[in-house]
Amino acid sequence: MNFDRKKYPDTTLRELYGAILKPRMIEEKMLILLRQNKISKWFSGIGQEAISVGITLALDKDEYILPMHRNLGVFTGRDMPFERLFAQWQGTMMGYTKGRDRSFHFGTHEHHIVGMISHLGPQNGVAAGIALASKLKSEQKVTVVFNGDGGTSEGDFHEAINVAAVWDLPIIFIVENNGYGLSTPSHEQFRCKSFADKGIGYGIEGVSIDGNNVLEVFDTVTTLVTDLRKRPRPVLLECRTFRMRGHEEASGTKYVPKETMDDWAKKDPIENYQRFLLDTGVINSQYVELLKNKIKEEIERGLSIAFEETHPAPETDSEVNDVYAPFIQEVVSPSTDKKSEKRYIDAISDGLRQSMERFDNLVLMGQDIAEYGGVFKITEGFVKQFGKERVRNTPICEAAIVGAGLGLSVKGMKSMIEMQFADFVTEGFTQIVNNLAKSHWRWAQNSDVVIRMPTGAGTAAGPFHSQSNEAWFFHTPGLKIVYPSNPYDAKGLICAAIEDPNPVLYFEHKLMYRSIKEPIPDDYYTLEIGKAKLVQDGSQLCIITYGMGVLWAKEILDEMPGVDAAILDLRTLLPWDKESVRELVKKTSKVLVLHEDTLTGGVGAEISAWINEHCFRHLDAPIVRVGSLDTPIPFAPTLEQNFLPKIRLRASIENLLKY
Ligand SMILES: Cc1ncc(C[n+]2csc(CCOP(=O)(O)OP(=O)(O)O)c2C)c(N)n1
Repeated sequence: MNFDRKKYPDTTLRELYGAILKPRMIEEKMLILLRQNKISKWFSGIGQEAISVGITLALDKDEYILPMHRNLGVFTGRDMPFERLFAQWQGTMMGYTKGRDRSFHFGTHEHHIVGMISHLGPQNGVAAGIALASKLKSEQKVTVVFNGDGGTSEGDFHEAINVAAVWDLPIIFIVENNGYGLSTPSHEQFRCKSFADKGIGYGIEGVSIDGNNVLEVFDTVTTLVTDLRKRPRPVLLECRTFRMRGHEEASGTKYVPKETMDDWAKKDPIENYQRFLLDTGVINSQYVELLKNKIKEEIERGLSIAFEETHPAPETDSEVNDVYAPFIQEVVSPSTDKKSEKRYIDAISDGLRQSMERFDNLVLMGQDIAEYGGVFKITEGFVKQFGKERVRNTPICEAAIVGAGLGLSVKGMKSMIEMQFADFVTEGFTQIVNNLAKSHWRWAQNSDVVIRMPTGAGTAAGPFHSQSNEAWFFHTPGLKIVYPSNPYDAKGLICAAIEDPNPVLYFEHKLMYRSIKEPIPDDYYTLEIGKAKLVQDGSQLCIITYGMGVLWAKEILDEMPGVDAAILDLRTLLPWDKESVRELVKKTSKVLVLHEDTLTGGVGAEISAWINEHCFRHLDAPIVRVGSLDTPIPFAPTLEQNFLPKIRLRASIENLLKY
């Protein structure tokens, strides 16, 4: 192994040596503890330490790093107290996740680290958001995100690099190429010879280096970051290396040929570097011994503190309360009585524009939302007023953009992401349900992101431009879901959603965009998230509904003048207004739950179950659910109308009344 010290002073070379010893010595200790059954699992980075260490030491301490499961050197390189790190692995309160997540799955602002979730890939989109925030704030900081070679096949990786390339984001995308993804060798994972070659495809620079040579890693990254801080752009950096142990300890390395193992053993990053330092007189054997003893003591001390603590005593309230970032909404009333007639679409646009005026840390992102104004024209004219930095056309990559929303939150910014159609949210599903929804509960990082979801059928747009998919998210703790059914609510709820520091899915029905209008306040105002509205009072039965269901219920009941029925518009689906439901059930004793979404497993199923459990004694009849047919949404208008529940609503009301 060839070490070129260039102009680096002895102090730097020694600092790198001390830093590379730490992860190795911690790991060696962990492997002993694992055999003694004192820890539960271990993902080894032995053989790969030069990468984490060289990179971390080349960065400023306040530059964000997004490491993976083999990057212990990032954590020790940022001087994280050992006892907290060990406590994190043990799942105790002294760790970083209150015992809620394991191993390296945590972030800390103190150390400017955003740890991975188990899913390979999403960290890249988050890195894009952090780098975007740094760039918008002119911080001249670089963000570094790690990937394994296997993980680069994930779409998230491609999407994030593409976004970073188009937006010139200062990110180094690291690929630790260690020859295997779990047990599967590289030739069964990808065809490229070198990851540096992939840079060409993205229109960015690609560099490939010896990842076992800590000096080469440190020097390459030092040079790169110096340049990227001045001239922001992404770089793809491949670090060639080898994982000397199994994917995790239980899985072993039987699939690796012995010669390969022997070859790489000769390239051990620590032994070789130590030999170089000894040979050149930068350190001597006494220095080595003293340093190792010091680190050993530090490890033992950390362990003795961490191991004193046992697993947390469960407190259900605190588990549940941490799902959302704390926020006490102060409902804002309009400051004047001035009103103008607005269509549903104008109301959303109005709320968005006033939110942009109110929050200068709010960024809008979406496909075609800039000069073009979005496919529904909701952001028309916004670029002129707010500029392209805050009203951003995105490449067609929902996952990276939703991830970027979380990255912006990490840097204290707000974002609104427009899905071109709610249907396409599937592409960003992992980011929403696994990253945005869980990050506050896991490590107290809120996701200050609103995702707008143009939804619903009735436009003869077929199975992929018409879906009501709120139930996919309704089941996910950590998300909020709002769904206005009129222009007044549309404006008040979009403003409220943007104020709320939690991730909010804002469903807007496409059919309502230009078909309904009413006078609404000109001023900025918000409505309470989580509060239903009694649209019409009645005593014979109640219809609990939301979105298009509200309009259908009104229309059908208008055609049934003899029926005295109440309509409750939920407006927020998560968390939904149980008290208003309870009151209305008490009063009417007969309940029909209506929604446009398909019936099975819909929001109505949960509401019915809850009423059954909590209000049974007030019921005079079984709860009736009315939803769309359990099929995909058909294109032909005749079939579509047959699919939707409206045609079955009148008969359902009549049957319920007869019961
Ligand atoms: C999206 C996703 N699919 C599958 C897995 C399961 N898994 C965990 S690690 C791993 C192999 C990763 O290989 P690589 O990215 O090369 O990293 P290495 O383990 O070699 O460091 C797999 C398949 C996962 N965590 N996430």
